Amino acid sequence: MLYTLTSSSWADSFSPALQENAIVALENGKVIYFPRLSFQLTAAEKELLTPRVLGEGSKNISFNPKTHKVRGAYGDKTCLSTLMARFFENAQGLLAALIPHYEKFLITGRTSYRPIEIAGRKTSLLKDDTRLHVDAFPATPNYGKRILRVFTNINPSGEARVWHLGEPFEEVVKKFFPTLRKPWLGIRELLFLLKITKSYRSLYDHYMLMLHDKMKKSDSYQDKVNKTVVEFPAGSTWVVMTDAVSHAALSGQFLLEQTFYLPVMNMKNPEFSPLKILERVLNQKLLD
Ligand SMILES: O=C(O)CCC(=O)C(=O)O
Ligand SMILES: [Fe+2]
Repeated sequence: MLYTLTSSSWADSFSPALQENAIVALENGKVIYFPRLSFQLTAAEKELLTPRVLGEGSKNISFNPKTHKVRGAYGDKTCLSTLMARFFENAQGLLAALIPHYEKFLITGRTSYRPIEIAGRKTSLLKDDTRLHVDAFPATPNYGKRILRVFTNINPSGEARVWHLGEPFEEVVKKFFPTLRKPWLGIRELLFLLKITKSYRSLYDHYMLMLHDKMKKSDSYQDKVNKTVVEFPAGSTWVVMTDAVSHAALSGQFLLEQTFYLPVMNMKNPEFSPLKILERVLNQKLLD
């Protein structure tokens, strides 16, 4: 489940053999795990290690690396913006060195800072990331692009981030296949018209969201499915394609996360993408 690397610097280089192993592991649904790769904060930045930095009603802080706009924060955003920009650059540099095959094609998504303890947090079922799920976003259709995320646990008091890892994507799809329904006629046009989705929801996005929702809603699935507890200690980093890897975050506080998107055709082996797997199981094209 984990492919472990011993780097302790964001600027490390990797041999071609290691790069090859890493891309194969990642595309096969493994988590690339760096137990010794921490993200250092300055004294001023350490002041941000409190939920008080959150704006009213926010659960995390998001940062756009292209515009440097910070959202969800309370008070001065300068220090947050510096920290998050640096995390983005580190994450980007790490991926460029580890998986040069993707470098030209990665699309930059948001950076997020999560200062709330997740154990016991109250949320709606569908937003409850303590339940196993694959990532799919209701408002932002992504047309099959892979979701590649870099996580670093920056907890200052040594608290691990504890995850569950579930079964392989293909098993998830096969299990829910009998319950997957096609979208109601006209619903996707309506969602777009009402600006509930930022663009027209593709069939791919429809089925991914359905999987995400059905997984989270089913108590019996959550109880019975094979899963493994994985602890990511404070000061560790991990890289994972969260659209295909069934995961849940059970506990932990203070996390940085960087999202990237990768077009399916730029994978080393596109057959391992959720798009191709869904198309095979449903026996239908999903992006038309
Ligand atoms: O906050 C976390 O540890 C992970 C939450 C999650 O499900 C995600 O980022 O996709
Ligand atoms: Fe997730």
